[in-house]
Amino acid sequence: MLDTKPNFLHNIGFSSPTRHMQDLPILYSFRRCPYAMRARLALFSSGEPFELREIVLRNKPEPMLLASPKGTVPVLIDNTRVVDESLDIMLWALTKNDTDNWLPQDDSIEKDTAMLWINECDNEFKPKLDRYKYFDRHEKDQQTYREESLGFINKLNSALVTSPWLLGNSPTIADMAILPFIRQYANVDATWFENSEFSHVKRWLGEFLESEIFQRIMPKYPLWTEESLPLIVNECSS
Ligand SMILES: N[C@@H](CCC(=O)N[C@@H](CS)C(=O)NCC(=O)O)C(=O)O
Repeated sequence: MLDTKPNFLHNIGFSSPTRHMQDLPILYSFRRCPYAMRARLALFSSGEPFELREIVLRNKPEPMLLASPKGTVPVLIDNTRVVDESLDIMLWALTKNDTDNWLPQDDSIEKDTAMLWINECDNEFKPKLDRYKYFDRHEKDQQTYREESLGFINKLNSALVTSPWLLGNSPTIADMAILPFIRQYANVDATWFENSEFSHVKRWLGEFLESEIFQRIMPKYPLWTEESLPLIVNECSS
């Protein structure tokens, strides 16, 4: 049985015995955003304590915009350092503490391969996913945009024939950075995806959706306001 209880609920309103709450890194996040999901995956996995501030994109809080005027989530603020690219937040968290061994060694072929996968996802696949999802804002029909995105899905499917995860027998940063986007892709037309030939991608996504770490990052968080009690994640409560 999965333990789906979000661990921060144990900690609402408690300060750390070892570290003052105002010293904790702050993550501005939006639950359904795939970039924010990959940041939360790495942060939750790392076990590093942080304050989670759930926002909505149509009403971004002033302190977030002051820290990062470009106005995208996720944003991590660690004292004076602002990290406002999701992949950098993953690296920030996993470099501190890589509990689940998601980060291949520096200068290894695996690290290069992981970064190539993520780069292709972010720079080539994501724009196609957006056109597929929001086809009515563009010129062509949805099926055409879906066909344009199939190259990446096919490539993932082929890689997943020989190993359960992109780089081998266990998940790495490559899987965790990309899967939130594949989840979004699958949900655009769930019936089509279910009936598609991409059995390895379906199995890969299914395992991710059922994983404990995915359950842990997906509870519905209350929206953050300046008056909110801090939602502390990964805090020891004893
Ligand atoms: N390159 C950024 C992209 C983040 C991004 O585009 N996030 C979207 C939400 S999924 C966003 O904040 N968009 C701004 C808006 O819609 O106002 C990253 O990796 O963190």
